[in-house]
Amino acid sequence: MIVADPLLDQITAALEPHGLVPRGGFVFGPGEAAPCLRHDAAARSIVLAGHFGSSIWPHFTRWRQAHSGQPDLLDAWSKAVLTQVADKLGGQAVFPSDKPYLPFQQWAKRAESLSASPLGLLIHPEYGLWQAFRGALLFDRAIGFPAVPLNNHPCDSCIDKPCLHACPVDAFDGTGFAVGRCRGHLAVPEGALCRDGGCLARLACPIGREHAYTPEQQRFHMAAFASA
Ligand code: B12
Repeated sequence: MIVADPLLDQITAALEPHGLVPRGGFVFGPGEAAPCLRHDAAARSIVLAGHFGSSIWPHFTRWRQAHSGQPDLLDAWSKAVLTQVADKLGGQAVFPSDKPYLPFQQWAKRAESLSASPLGLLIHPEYGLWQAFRGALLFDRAIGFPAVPLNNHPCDSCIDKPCLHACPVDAFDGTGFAVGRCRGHLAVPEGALCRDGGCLARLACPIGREHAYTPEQQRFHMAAFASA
């Protein structure tokens, strides 16, 4: 039996004041592509950091009142918070917005019980589509992680797949995302419902609806996506 590493409790405690949680992690295998740490050595372990539902929102909202002129505010907040946590715990932070893009979704599928939904977003058995990653913490030693519980893919038993029928411009066909069509709709008056209330395809998913982001957070993400 693997005993959970005490570092995981320290990470939990350091993330909690920001509405963030550790979203599992794993040890990179020998010879596996792992991001480099500052001194060019490959990372040994990774812990993903993110949120379920709108847990970050009050914390981010307070922070952004003091940082309003900056672009990409949520990325900036994530970097400010997670860099500080990593420094405190002897790790190094990396971010989903860093280029070249790091394989966050592949990492997440190893770290937690997540599966790819027909929308391309990963789906969680309890929180559905209402969760995301704000960064990951890399460490130079092997951390002992609890086993990832095995769960059935929530979309396998979803016969009607309402997510694939809710988009007003059919941006999802289960194999890809027509980004231009979605953005085009968000730019015209007919797109007001999506702009103001959130992505209708994401909202149509029956899993974890009670964890849907607050209307203000949904508007923020839609505006960020529309202007990216
Ligand atoms: C570029 C990008 C986009 C682009 C293009 C996305 C695409 N589908 O090609 C645009 C701007 C369109 C976009 C939009 C959104 N994105 Co985006 N995006 C990214 C980003 C920054 C890089 C993706 C990438 O190229 N990774 C590099 C490759 C090597 O990593 P990867 O793990 O192998 O990822 C690929 C595969 O996993 C694959 N994939 C995984 N599952 C499935 C399932 C299907 C059916 C398909 C086709 C593909 C697919 O898609 C990834 C890209 O190729 C990631 C963060 C990151 N670093 O990964 C976020 C990320 C994927 N996005 C995210 C989100 C939340 C969104 C939005 C909902 C944001 C919003 N404003 O509401 C929208 C809608 C997304 C949608 N329905 O597809 C989250 C997803 C969280 C989750 N629960 O899975 C991520 C992880 C960022 C985060 N901070 O958590 N995104």
